[in-house]
Amino acid sequence: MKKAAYTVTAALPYANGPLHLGHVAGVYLPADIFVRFLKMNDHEVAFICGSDEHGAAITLRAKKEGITPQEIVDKYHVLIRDAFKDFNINFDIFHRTSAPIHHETSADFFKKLYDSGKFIEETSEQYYDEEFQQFLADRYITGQCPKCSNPSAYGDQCEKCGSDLSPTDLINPISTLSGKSPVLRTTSHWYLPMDQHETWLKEWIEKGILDGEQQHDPKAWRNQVIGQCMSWINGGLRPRAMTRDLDWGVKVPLPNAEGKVLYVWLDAPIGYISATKQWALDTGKNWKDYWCKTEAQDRKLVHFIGKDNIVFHAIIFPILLKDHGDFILPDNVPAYEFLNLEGDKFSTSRNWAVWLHEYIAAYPDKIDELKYVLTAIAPENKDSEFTWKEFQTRVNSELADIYGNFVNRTLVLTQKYYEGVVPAPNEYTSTDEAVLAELKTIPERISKLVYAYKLREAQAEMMNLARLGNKYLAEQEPWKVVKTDPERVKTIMYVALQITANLSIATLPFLPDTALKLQKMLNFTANSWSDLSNPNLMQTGNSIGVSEILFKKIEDELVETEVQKLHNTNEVPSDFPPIKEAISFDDFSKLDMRLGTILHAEKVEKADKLLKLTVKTGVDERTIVSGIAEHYQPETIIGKTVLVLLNLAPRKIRGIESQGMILMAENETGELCFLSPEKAFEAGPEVR
Ligand code: B3M
Ligand code: ZN
Repeated sequence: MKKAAYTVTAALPYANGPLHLGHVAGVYLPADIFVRFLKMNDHEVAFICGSDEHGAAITLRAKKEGITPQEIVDKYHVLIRDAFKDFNINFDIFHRTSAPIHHETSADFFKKLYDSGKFIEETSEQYYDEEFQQFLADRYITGQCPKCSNPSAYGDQCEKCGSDLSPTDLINPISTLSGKSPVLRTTSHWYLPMDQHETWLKEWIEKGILDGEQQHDPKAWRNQVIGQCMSWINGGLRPRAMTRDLDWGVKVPLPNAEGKVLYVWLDAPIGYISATKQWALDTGKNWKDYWCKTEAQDRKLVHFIGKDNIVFHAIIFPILLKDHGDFILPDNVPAYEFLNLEGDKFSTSRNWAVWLHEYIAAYPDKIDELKYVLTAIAPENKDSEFTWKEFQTRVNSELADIYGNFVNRTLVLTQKYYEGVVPAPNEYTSTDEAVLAELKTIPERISKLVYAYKLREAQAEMMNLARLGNKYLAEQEPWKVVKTDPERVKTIMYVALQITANLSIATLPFLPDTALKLQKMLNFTANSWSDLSNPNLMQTGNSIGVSEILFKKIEDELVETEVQKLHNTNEVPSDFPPIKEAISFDDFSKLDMRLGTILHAEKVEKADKLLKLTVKTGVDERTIVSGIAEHYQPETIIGKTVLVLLNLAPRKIRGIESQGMILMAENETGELCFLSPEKAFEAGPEVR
């Protein structure tokens, strides 16, 4: 019987920073394991991912680093793409939403819904930052969550309680651009009337029924996904703006929509479709076979995501897909809880993270070790924790001492007793029969668990295969029996070799590098799950290859180094620019910095950002032009003692000769502050 076809997507990572282990454990690694297993079981699968390159998170980072959003996404798209490749996460395509095909696909998608009257156009009061002259939505605005009082909820979502929010829901909202309280201004947007979809959504989520048909099995969905969706639906869905007043994103394809783009959570999931289109173009396939009801009616669409993305993948995107009318809806949305790190949450701003690309650079020969541990602790149904100590313990006492030890003993003894040739077995004992009978049950147990998205338990079953072999050899003690009954040892080693060959196949979805290494050592190739039903995978008379240690033990020093690295406070939080290259003391001593007092200040004609200052320096009075007009009114800074760089070469700014520079500090939201003395120092003292 033809196996079900799948389209499997993994949440598109924002291209505004590197991936950390939490992302890997809670989306990408499980998705990769699931797809590898499906492909081994003759399912036709498309595995789709790519960079999510729009949204406030990216434009905010661009502002902080003083570069364009395109430069930000170009940098991180490559970093993330290469990290996935080096970590052997095997997407069929890793695309990107800044690509023209995506803009075209999502604009067409929006236009179809607009033309069929699925949106409501509404003019309303929205928060606006007067300093940055920008409307505020999503991550541009933060404030107290009205539901859980989280003080730093965003304009579209509270990451703490998961609530979907609008900026006007926030208590004491603050612009993340200027750090100031925003004002309300009128603007118009196109809203998705989610409230009108509650009835069918409720039936689809709770019973798996769509348009009167059983579309999926709700019992196969994770409880926390159904629970979160039902609490939203029962709490009353609200119309949600599907456009934004931004200049970075997919332009709204309507004549009266200048300066407006699609809401990032409208365009990003459509990124799965545009990525599939690109992949189909690259590989001569028909993209509709993977997404459209007419061609993909029986295909299973599965979205691997983190729990903070549930509302977008199990409520908003399904509404959009159904409104569009051409598309299938997800068969399952396996959402993961959060992975924590060494007793704290992963945090980009505090640099409390293990970055995937850094791990790969430091430990290129330990890819499968990390895969194994992340799957073993994956936050499938509740938050879980990564510690370097547990990483060491699991690698050493599970991979090395059980899996590696069993394989090594089997291969070394086969080399030693039979010069690497698979021996002919004699009659099986009841123990041999029992072990081989147990061996036959494991593949089915793994299959059931993988199809149920229980990959932690599935990997544990794979490890039970290694435990079975390890225990068998330890109990049969061929190294002792060989002295008295060499014929018996031939049977023991033959059985051990069959277990090892089975183990190499069952390992393929979880630890692909290890599995291929092991099959090379066995001089044996098999990559279909059905091969596991063959009782004699290793044929008598065949020669095995050279054995090597599969898993080197993790030393205490590695754990200490990595934990120290995390606690090393001089790691600059990544919200600030990286440290510039080192200079010599001589370079530093060339700077002549002193305290100066501002005697006079005035705006510079036709220059919004500039003030012309008269500064008393202790050695003279001089004119300095400073770019602080947007941050300070002239009259408020007269008399202030500030830090001045005196020996900066004079330069003409808007026709005024500026002799020096006032030194200021700028925080991550672009706010400035003077560096004034903590006691009443007058103008003149040198700073060094
Ligand atoms: N870029 C990832 C996140 O929310 C978000 C996923 C998009 S999937 C279409 O962290
Ligand atoms: Zn909240």
